[in-house]
Amino acid sequence: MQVAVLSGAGISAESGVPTFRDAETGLWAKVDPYEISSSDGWRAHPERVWAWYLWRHYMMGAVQPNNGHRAVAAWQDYADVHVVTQNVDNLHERAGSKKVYHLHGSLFEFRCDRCQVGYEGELPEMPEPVETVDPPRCVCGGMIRPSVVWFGEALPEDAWQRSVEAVTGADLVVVVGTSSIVYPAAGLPEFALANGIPVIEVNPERTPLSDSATVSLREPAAAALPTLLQRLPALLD
Ligand code: BV8
Ligand code: ZN
Repeated sequence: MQVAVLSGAGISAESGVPTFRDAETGLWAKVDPYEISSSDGWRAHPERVWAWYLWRHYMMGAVQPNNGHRAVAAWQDYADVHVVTQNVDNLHERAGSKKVYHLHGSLFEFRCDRCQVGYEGELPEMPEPVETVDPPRCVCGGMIRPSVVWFGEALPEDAWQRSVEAVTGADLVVVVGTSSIVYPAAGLPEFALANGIPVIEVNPERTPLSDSATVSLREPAAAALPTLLQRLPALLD
């Protein structure tokens, strides 16, 4: 059986990672996530964008995968599981998932915004969030940026292709922890449904996908995912 899992920030919420659209606490409460994770935002004030990503990168060292990530990794013993994630964290990999495609890039890769060369340099520690940090400079004079996909930027070709194949060949698509409003990622479950592939949504809140999903479970990921495969016959009969 081939399973495609489409995950969003909600699967990392129970690890203590704020979701993208949660009212951010503290310093970032007044920041518009659309503005700070867009190429316009980077051009306008790179030092604020860099500080935000540096803080998120630093915070990832202090959190652990939760039972939701671990359940998805455990499914690999029963099925060919492909994880298509919008998350830029590495919690799926740390839980043991082998096939993980990052549609929106990663907090753990950096590159020059001019010559695109990868940046392997040291990152400053950041125990407390601060409003601005000047991004490091490349030898070519360009600024170092996180290798994440900002609004208005194209998704990585390879991750997109693998994700489309994972969904096209899936016997089941599980959509967990995403508000299903960011495209083209949000188009993948719609594509599955149009091709008669069952889609199960796991989200404590309703989303634009909830009415069209085959099943929509109003449950948090860490509670629903560990028993989801056993529940399939009853859910899909
Ligand atoms: C593109 C960066 C074209 C990394 C992100 C109009 C104007 C301008 C643009 C557009 C437009 N209409 C459409 C677009 C395109 C745009 C888009 O879709 N905009 C939306 C907002 C309408 N898309 C793009 O720009 C994409 N690029 O189209 O390029 C192109 C083509 C060729 C050449 C050039 C250009 C790029 C999209 C990627 C943007 N980057 N992030 C980062 O910093 O993270 S997107 C951002 O939102 C995050 O990556 C995040 O992953 C993503 C989706 O959010 P979610 O993961 O769903 O998180 P969210 O907080 O929203 O929801 C959490 C959910 O979890 C909630 O539903 C909650 O109920 C649930 N939850 C909470 N707790 C739990 C839980 N679920 C389960 N268990 C729990 N415990
Ligand atoms: Zn450069």
